[in-house]
Amino acid sequence: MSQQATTQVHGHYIGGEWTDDSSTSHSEEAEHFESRNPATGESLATFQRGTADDVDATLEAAEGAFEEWRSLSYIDRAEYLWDIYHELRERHDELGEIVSKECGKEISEGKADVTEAWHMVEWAAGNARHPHGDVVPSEVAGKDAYMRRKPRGVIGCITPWNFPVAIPFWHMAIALVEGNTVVWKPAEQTPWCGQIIAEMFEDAGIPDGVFNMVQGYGDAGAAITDDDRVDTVLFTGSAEVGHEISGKVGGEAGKLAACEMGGKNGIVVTEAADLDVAVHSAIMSSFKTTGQRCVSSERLIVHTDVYDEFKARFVDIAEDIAVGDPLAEDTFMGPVIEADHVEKIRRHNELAVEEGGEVLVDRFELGEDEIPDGHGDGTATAGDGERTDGFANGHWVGPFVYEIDYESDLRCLNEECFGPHVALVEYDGDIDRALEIHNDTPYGLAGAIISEDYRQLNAFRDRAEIGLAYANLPCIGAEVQLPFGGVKKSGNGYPSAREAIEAVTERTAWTINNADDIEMAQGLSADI
Ligand code: UN1
Repeated sequence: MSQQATTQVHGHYIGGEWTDDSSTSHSEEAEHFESRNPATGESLATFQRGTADDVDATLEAAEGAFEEWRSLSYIDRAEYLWDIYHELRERHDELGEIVSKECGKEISEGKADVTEAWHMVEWAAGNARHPHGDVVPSEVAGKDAYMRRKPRGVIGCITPWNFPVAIPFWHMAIALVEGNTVVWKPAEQTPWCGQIIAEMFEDAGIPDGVFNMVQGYGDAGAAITDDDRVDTVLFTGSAEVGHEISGKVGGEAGKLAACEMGGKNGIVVTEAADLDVAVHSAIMSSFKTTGQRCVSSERLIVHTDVYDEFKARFVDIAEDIAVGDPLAEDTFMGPVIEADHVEKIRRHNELAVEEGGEVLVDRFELGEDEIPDGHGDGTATAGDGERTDGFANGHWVGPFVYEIDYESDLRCLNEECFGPHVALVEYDGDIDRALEIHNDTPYGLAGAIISEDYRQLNAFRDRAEIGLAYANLPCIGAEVQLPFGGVKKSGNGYPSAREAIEAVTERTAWTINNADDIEMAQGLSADI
């Protein structure tokens, strides 16, 4: 597929076939939607919008392919993934650029997204050669006992736009190697990445129906998650949608949902912090990906002894951070994903002020001289030509930093903004006080402590109510071989990284008698 805008309409990948507007699954002319570059507003490509009929065809294909796929060996299934692993590596730079164009992340982040994808594929396919269960002791000498895994069936995967390559593989790589078939809906903001990933599965020759992709919006997603043919739903995205899915699916017998949602992540900077590390970690956590990671930090909880110095240094850098063309090497922050999101961030900034926040940096409306330079066709690189109006239609937002006195029920300290919007909260007291403030949100995804005092680090490790805890590091950048998920409102189960194995397999406790007679555990009489 060309990287330039095209009038071709791209379809869904169902049962090994690409749909087009004359496909039988479309009773009337298919509705279309476009992928747009958030830096320029230009159209990148046009896609079919999935209907309930498309989802129905997809689920039928996935169900039909399951028995044959599960009967292959782990190693044989993994071979298809190894092909994709090589393609992701070979096309790393090209795909990284496409990620940057379609979701606005600066180029090192676009490439890191692809790297994280092949890391996940490597883990899942490599895991096919690892032991897959437990040998378990028995109370009875003549018995052997094991835990064995088996695939659950059809896995419905709903993924977000902010990691349009890595997160689909978090869900799908393990699901497939474990012997499940997959029905996937990419985010409506990043269908181009979805198209490319589906082409990779096609190129790898994965058997028809094992991998299926339907493009579209929330209605197509709901048609997947609501259908009884889906055995597990894996969802990564907003808390609102995730809770709706787990509420619905949780009540259904035999069906499982593992959802990973947002956060209101905090960084604790204690009086024992190295302030270079503190400021660096906080800047990375608050502004990388323009604050649009579910692990981005929106609360900096700083001890009174170091507060003034931390604030001065943090504000200084936030004032200067380079916002601009995602493809330019010196850009730190690209645009946010869409116009509605700009408005959402505006409301969060206003709320912070209404609740008593003192504004320290307000670059929400970027000045004329801050609007990025470069060609407006989404292909610009640093210093590449004259400034044009091409970026005028981008969704630009700069850092917003405020300080506020801690109070438990402030909405601005509890509600996720998902943008470059961050509060400084001063605390006085010991690590218990810092933890009290840190834990006082409905969310519990990621967080960090910056301190040279190992007792404080250990207290944070053990008592911070989060799934991903860091010491002397930003709270972003998790690696796939660790579990990725949260507690409280941030998650139920792990749809992601290595822990997804639990959501896509059933465990069989397999017990065999090797003796001539029957002897029961728990001293139960076997006399008849
Ligand atoms: C997300 O924040 O939406 O830990 C996913 C990280 C990445 C994944 C982030 N590996 O920052």
